[in-house]
Amino acid sequence: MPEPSFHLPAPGQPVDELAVAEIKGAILAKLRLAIGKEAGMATRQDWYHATALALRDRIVHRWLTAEKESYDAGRKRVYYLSLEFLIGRLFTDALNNMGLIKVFETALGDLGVGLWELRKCEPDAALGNGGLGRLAACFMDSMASLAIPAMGYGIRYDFGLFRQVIVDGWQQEYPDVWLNFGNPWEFQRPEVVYHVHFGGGVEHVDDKGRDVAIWHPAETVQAVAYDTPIVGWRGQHVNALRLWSARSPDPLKLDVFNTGDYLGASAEESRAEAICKFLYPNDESAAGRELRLRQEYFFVSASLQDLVQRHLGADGQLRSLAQKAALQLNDTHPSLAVAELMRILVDLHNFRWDEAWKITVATLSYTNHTLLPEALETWPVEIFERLLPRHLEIIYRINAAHLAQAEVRCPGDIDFRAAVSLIDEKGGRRVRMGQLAFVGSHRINGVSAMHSELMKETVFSDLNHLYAGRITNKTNGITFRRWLMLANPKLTELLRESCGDAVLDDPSKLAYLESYASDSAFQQKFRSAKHHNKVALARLIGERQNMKVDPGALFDVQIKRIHEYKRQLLNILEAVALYQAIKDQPNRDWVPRVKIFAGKAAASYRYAKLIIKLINDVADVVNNDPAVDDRLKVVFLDDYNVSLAETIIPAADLSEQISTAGMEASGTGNMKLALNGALTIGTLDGANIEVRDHVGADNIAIFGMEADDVMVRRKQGLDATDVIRSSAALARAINAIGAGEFSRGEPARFESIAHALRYLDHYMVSADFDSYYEAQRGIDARWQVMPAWTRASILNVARMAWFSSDRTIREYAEDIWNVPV
Ligand code: 26Q
Repeated sequence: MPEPSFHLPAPGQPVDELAVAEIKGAILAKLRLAIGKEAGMATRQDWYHATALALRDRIVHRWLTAEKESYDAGRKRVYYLSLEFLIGRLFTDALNNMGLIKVFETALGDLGVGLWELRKCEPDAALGNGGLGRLAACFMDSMASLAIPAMGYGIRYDFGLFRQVIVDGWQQEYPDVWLNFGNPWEFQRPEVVYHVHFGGGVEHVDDKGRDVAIWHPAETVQAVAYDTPIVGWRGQHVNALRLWSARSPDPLKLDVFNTGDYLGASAEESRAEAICKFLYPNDESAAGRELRLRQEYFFVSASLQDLVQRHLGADGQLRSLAQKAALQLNDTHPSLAVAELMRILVDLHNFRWDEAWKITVATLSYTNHTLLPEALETWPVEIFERLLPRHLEIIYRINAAHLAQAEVRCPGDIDFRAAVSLIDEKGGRRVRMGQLAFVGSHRINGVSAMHSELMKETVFSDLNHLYAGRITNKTNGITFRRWLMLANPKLTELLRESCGDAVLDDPSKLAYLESYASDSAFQQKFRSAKHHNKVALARLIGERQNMKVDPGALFDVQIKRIHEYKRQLLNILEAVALYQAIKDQPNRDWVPRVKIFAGKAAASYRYAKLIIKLINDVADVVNNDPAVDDRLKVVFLDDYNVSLAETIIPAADLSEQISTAGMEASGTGNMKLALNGALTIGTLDGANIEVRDHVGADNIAIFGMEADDVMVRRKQGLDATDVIRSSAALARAINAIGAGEFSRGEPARFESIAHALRYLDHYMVSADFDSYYEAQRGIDARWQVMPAWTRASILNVARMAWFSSDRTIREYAEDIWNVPV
């Protein structure tokens, strides 16, 4: 089969008839030979599978070529270790990067099948919670697009992040059965299998004066590889995402089996398979369950065995590992890689400790995504002892050398040593995964300028003192291929017209838009693209929520995980205050607004689930109050995921990025929304600061306390009665919520929320309320001068180039991985 040539016709240009005929033939062949059906019998699901397989064939050619080239050239490889890859759908993403959307669309059209209908047959791969997992997915796209030889390592969860269903306003969780119809993108690699061990004990023997550790594990699990090709822009390069599935090496325990005890025989199998059953739904708080630690070690061990074997195959020895491999740890979840690599080098390959340590530190680097104390991962020493006895010994030995260094730096300073120690000795001894990752890495990065500075000042200040120069910043980015080209074809078409086709390859070309920002004819087209997207979202809201919203209204969007620090509560409190103000003065010229929320709460996070209920209860009252009419609508869209984001983001006018200053490490939704022309209302937090620096202070609405103010106020106490006393609007909104005006059947339902807003305002919701309310009225005023609003919106798009994840990955490649781009 000939390889397809890259082919991306300009809008209106005809497609290559030969290519279309070839694809038609390929799809029909797949339908018959891989699915086993005639066209007349095929369901939409069958067509989707056949089409995906036809596309996959074309990607595989590039994949094999890229693999061979990078091996022959002996190039350094990047390994991205992450427990989460929040990919979403791959079908149109892969088609787009291959430049084959038009060809496939035409071919399918000739066969009487709609490509955009087929797209919906693909379930989202929701192997992540939120920002961290989506970042890993954007990075995979960028590494392939920059032709960096790379591999993503993670777990192939049987169930991804739970499906959210809203029943009577409350969140309920259901399993995410994404693999039911099979997965056409993955290749099972039955021959790529590793043994991963747990438990047992360690024997130490003396070998000519040298201590040799022999781990006698009690349990073994097999890790089987599944590879998904990730194709880069213009199909030039393809990398693999390798996800591990767990199974028992002896599934039916023959001796037990022969006794006829089938249930007992399958117990071991279940225990092994539990490891890859599901993704932990917590974000920003450590789950602390033993199964989670098993997941972490399982994927670290399989991945390291795999990459060590690959390196040995190419280089024959491990001394050169750091020259040929860079391992990026996505948060502390793969921190065990530090101890595991030491174990491989020292116990299995007889390296001297010091040399092994040099190799380890030179190979590893670690990205931190949060400063929230509740999210910093630690494990009881006792669990470690039971599950990973040899790793605990190794961690102790690393710690001994590390503490000796601390003693040299600050002689006699016990507090300093306690602060940097890998073991937390307060309240039961625990292994600190952040410290472990830090000490074992040559570079540690934060994900926005502010976050990286705060890392140095707060959580890692002592380690930064000891290992000066290791902390660096790598501000997050997003892939424009998915979040602009695919999600917003109308805007993309306009950008191609105005900035030239080169904008597809080089986002800096977006700057050409600046000269059109005030051009009324261009503004008209720009607004019409936005309107088109808003009509599509309004239709979706109609279908899913059975609710009518006006696409002419201002679409105000807050879409992210539900978390106190992200302050969905501040947003809904403003909705309540606005509702009350509208009822007071129904005849003022209110700007019609649709407040759109979407996001999941961790299943165990009760307060976050109560916030969802409050949003839905407020929506119920506001949306059904004839006095409000169309001036305010509140919508909570259920089951937020990547695909839903792709519909909401292009339709947004206003982007809510309103976290308590100092608490959002970066944020990436802020970037996606600004890139699609939404204005940001936000605090000076995370990457919002850099967004402001790029788009200009005039084109963003900043409000609220800054991180320093937050720290000062927190020291003074969390009581908010002072600010409530001076703000009639705030007092009234809180009273309404507390008194049950939105929960008539159960007036006490939101008392806890009202109480927190008054006396325990940890997240500064009350403290920031007035400033936020005023900023929102400023937004109303701007909306009323449409040319000025549109200009600001265009300038947002024009100035977002820097937030491409290609830029981020280039920085990682140059400063951390030392691989050429
Ligand atoms: C840890 C231990 C046990 C179980 C679960 C976890 C866990 C899982 C996921 C802890 C944290 C997460 C996810 C964190 C996350 O998404 N952080 C976000 O990362 C983004 C990418 O850098 C940033 O933009 C966001 O600011 C940050 O909140």
